[in-house]
Amino acid sequence: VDTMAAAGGDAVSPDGRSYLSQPLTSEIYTADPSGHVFDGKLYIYASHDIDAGIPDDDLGNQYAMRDYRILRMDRPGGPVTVGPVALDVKDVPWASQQMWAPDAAYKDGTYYLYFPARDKTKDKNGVGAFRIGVATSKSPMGPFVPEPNYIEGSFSIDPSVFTDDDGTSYMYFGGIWGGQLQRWNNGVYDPQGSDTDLMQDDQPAISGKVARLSPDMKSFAEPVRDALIVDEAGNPVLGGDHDRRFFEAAWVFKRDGKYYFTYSTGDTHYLNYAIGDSPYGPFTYKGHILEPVQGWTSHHSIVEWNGKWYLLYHDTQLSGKNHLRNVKMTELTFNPDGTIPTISPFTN
Ligand code: FUB
Repeated sequence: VDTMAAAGGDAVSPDGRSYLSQPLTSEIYTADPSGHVFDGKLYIYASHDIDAGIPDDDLGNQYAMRDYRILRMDRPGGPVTVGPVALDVKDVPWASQQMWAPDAAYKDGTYYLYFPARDKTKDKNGVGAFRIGVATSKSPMGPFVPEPNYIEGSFSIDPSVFTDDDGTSYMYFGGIWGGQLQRWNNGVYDPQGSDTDLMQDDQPAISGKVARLSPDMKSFAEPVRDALIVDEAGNPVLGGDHDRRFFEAAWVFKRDGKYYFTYSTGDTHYLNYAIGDSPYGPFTYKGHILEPVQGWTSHHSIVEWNGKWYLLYHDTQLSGKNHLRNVKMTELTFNPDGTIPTISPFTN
């Protein structure tokens, strides 16, 4: 059975377009897929969407996920195994709710699961500040045992870990609006701060963040830095430039010696990329990777597997609801100059 073509859902979107690819699983709702090849198999560390009956709002309260389950695919296009619960919020001492987009890494016989969640403080909306935690396992499918506290100095959402050729790992993270990045200034959190962005459209946009990880993979080795996105003239992309500015879902990969910083534009629903010569950037904006999918959020990863590159992404084909998403996969190609042809999630 070709799972990528057979998992179900309507073949045509509500507005009559045919989907480029089909959900990888219809067993559970999944989103925010972070793909990693371990021992030749593809493991997908995804959010596990549930319906908690909470109406949509700009804080993302409707994304009330409580645990993680890991997907595994043994060959491209093959069947997808959905693992058991790998980590539950009730077992994370510092976390209260919202187990959002995770990622994973491997080092020296241990697998590391990185995940954001709201802590147990209360802001003006009565919810906690997002922090980033880490949990470990000897198996890529888990179960994972969380550290008792979040990573010191971490904040906001959407951690992703990139390991460079020399073995050094970097965490990229952050998200504005419900991800609260706009409330952090020099490491200080304002629980009364804006629910959206800085509201300074003519100023440089808020940057995604990057920090080198310590050799133990459980702490930051240095102060958090900005992963700056600039235009072709070297000027920072501005806050009002919603088609290009960073919103959330940072994912970095390296190809031909170049660092690709990829991300979601949130309210304009693009996946974008920018290229730099260092894992810290600056990254020069290049274009869209994926046009808007069905559903509000767009979140992805890009992984090389058996000599081909794949885009893992999500949409709402199975449910038609923003908070009940399904992960998908499609091949991604490169032009000879390293740029990426834009993908449409529909074929018509
Ligand atoms: O899944 C919850 C949030 O939605 C993620 O953290 C964001 O990237 C967006 O996909």
